Amino acid sequence: MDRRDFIALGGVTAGVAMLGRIAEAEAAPIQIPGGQVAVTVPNGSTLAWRVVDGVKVGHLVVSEFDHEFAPGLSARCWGYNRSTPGPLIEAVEGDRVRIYVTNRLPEATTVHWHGMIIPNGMDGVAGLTQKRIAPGETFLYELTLRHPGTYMYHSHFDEMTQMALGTVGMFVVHPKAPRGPHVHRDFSLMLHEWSVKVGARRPDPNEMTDFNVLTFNGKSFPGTEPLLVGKGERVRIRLGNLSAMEHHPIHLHGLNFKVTATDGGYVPESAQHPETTVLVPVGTTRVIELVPEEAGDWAMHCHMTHHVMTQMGHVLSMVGVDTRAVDARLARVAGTMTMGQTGMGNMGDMQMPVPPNSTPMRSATGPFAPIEMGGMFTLIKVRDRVAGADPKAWYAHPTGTVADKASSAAMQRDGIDPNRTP
Ligand SMILES: [Cu+2]
Repeated sequence: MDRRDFIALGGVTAGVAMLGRIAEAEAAPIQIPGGQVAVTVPNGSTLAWRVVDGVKVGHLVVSEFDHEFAPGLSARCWGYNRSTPGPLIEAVEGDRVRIYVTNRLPEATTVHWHGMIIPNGMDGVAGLTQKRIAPGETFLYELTLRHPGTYMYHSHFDEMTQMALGTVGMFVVHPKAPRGPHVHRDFSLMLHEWSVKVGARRPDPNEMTDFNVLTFNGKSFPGTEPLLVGKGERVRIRLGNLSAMEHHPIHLHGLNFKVTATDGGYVPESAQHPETTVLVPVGTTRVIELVPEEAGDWAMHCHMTHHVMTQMGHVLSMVGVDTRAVDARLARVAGTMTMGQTGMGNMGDMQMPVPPNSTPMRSATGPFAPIEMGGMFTLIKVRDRVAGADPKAWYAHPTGTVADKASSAAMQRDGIDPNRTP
């Protein structure tokens, strides 16, 4: 703000406005040394810092709010700065950070900095290393980030309840000097699981086995924002899992990758091996790096089949059941039918009304047909050029590169008899 602007605003108001602007400027994105790129958080945000005497100062407010998992399905969740996961905390090796935590929950809380090597009294374990943060109180955590890496943060009081309701987040510390080959895109995805009974307004923290809403950064497909990357670019994806009970084997189509780091540190190059699926156990981070060779819309998902279902997909399967007798009796009740006798796949094609606050069987309309996927499922959209690419657009397949119905000429040519008894 120059002097002329100051005078134009006039008096005390201008003074306040100027302070506001300074705060905004100080909350600008962090500078990451060595040409390293900032982390992209699909469906999420990054914590704003204010620099005071060379110390990065941030503020987490933990509270209850409405969170949307996917179109049509939301619940009352708990989290940081009205989001779950909370904002990505992004800093640089050697930084001194002060993180204020204000508790607006109806019960006490604390914050644990998962994986970080810090003074014991900053570790956030209620009762063991600190007092509880009572409702209405603000605590201060002050940390020097000595080790670069991919970490997490979460409540460490009444964990079963608070984490099941969403008090989780990711924490990335960039190294002072880049390590390994230059990375063009850097993403952070937190894995989580929830039990939201159809029609309920709150996740059930007592659930131990039957999770029906599985999320990347708090979103179920088709609520998940795709990862847009360029062919030949080096891409880093940081995965963290703070689910209540389950490990998630995250599988990428059309690509292979190496695990380059965990929340325990960097994996030496000699120990990195190629994979297409990485198991992310509860309470860990796994960092993978890849260079896509093939353009396209590639699926990225948990390989546990129950974790890529929609919430309504967890209704009773009737495969192989003869329902004629019950159908006859049900016919007297308007608007009812039995389903799934030949499998569940086609059920997604039906336009059936669903109960309020629930995800339908059909999750999204793909370029060829409805996509029978939900939950912990997203897309890596690999494009020849990222600049100008529309992340919402489907991949335009070159002619002759899509699997399709075999012609009888092709079957004749190759000696295929479709009527052969296998
Ligand atoms: Cu899973």
